[in-house]
Amino acid sequence: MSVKDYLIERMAIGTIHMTLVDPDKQDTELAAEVAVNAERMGTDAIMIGGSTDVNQNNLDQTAAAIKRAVGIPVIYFPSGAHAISMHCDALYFMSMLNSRDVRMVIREQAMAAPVVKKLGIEPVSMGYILVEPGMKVGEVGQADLVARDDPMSALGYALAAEFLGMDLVYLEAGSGADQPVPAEMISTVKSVLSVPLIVGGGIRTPEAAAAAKQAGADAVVTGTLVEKDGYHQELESVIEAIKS
Ligand code: 1GP
Repeated sequence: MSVKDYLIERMAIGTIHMTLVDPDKQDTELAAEVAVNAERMGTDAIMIGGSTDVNQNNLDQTAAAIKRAVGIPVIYFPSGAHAISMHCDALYFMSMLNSRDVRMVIREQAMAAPVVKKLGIEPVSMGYILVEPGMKVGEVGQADLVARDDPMSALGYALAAEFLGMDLVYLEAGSGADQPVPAEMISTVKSVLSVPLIVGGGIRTPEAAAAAKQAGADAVVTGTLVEKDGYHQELESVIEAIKS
């Protein structure tokens, strides 16, 4: 089964959880350990990526170690064409729709596409929409951030992604955001969108995860949560809130 079909099948049953691992934040052994723990707790896929400091070397090593350790899909969450790993099952072939930089909208993708084709990695298309505060990814991506009180702008970008034929839409507040994407924005987008909606950035508590789910998120992504020691209980409670 393709990774896209796997995700769509799971999301049709209920909200899923994906664990984001940044290859720059720990050694490969620890990255694999985090992935194994997350899988055991019920996460549905491992995403690998980071806004800065991901290179071919740390990506390949992390992806290979995680791939060896888990049975769930390993999906690359790229920040550009500079690093692509054949050790991932798929990659989000994504466009930052509200970037002012054409490189983030389509040029990096045009550079990456022949490599993706050659390596035979499954591309899963995704419209990526940056919401305030946007954090590092909003900054390096030169995003015209969607204001937190402007759900209609998010709706416009999301629907445009669907009409352009993208498989998924991702509302991103940015890794480490002090506040996640507002529930009202999630529900506004969800009310018109026919493709699955992924939400991430700043979700660290079961309450925040449950709020995203209640508002209509088909998938919730957490990353920073697993970067601190003793993350086990928090990750478990976040996954439980999403699955219950
Ligand atoms: C970042 O949305 C993800 O792309 C995860 O964000 O690190 O804040 O969980 P956090």
